[in-house]
Amino acid sequence: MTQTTQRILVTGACGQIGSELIPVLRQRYGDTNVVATDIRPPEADCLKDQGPFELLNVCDRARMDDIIARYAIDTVYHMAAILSATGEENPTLAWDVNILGLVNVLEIARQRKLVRVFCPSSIAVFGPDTPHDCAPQTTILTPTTMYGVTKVTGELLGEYYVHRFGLDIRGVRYPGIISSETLPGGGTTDYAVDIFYHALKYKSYSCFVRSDTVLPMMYMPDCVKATMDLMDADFNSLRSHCNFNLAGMSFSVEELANEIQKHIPDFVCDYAPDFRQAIADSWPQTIDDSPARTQWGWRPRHDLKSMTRDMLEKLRPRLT
Ligand code: AKB
Repeated sequence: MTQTTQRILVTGACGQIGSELIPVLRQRYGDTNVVATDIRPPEADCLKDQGPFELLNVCDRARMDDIIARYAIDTVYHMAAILSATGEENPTLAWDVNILGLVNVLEIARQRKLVRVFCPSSIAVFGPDTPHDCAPQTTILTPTTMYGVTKVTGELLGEYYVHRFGLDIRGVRYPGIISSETLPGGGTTDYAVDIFYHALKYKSYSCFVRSDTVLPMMYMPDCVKATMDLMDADFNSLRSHCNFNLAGMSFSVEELANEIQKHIPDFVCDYAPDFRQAIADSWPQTIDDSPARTQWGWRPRHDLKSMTRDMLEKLRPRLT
């Protein structure tokens, strides 16, 4: 059922999170009220068939402004970003897309008095100086990747626009997101998705981080729910805005492989760590998300067991 009308623009609509967030937003707010945008045309027809789609490079402020004006947008979900591994291969691209793109969104939000903006951050804001277990929300942020540098900057910029201009900007630090619909691209946590595809197709996977690597992860239904819940929260109940820690589950690759083996007994996983190991080692293993729990009622629904079962159920008919 359609709720109070919002006119929404989503950047990075064809990406891992955007492609699953848009159907939920369209279901809630109406197909024509959600404008999907991306730098490339969508592969899934539903993204353009069920509602408006516009090509948009987020570095192009004039085009972004034109789309926002043309569709009378009042709310933006700014999902376009270059992730950690691609960011290390091309740091200036990561800076341009992640920072210029964000500044464009924030400036248009200020000039056009948009109602609300969602600007996601990531566990990549953390670095080797952050406590490795139960990393607090407010802690030392010394990331070693350009992606992390842009995400720390983005959190500070968002908070600046809240306090300096009175805008409503919100964001969470996404952990690694596991999903069955669209492959992630260019992240360090991508192994937690790749492993399912390889297990089903080839019964083997060569993982690019060590077996004992533990990182915070989240299943896509929880990720979409967290995004919607934070955007629904009463602004006055938020003491933080752009930097909410968000925990789902944490597991080692070996634990994930063992869980998959319960469903595919002849699956084997071996390990060939590459440059992404150092990135993974710089991030905490578990995080404390108590501010999200107390300020807007965040609770994850999925754990390793339920996520693995659901992923295999969804992917099996497509891959075998
Ligand atoms: C990445 O691995 O770069 C992303 C992230 C943790 O933000 N999935």
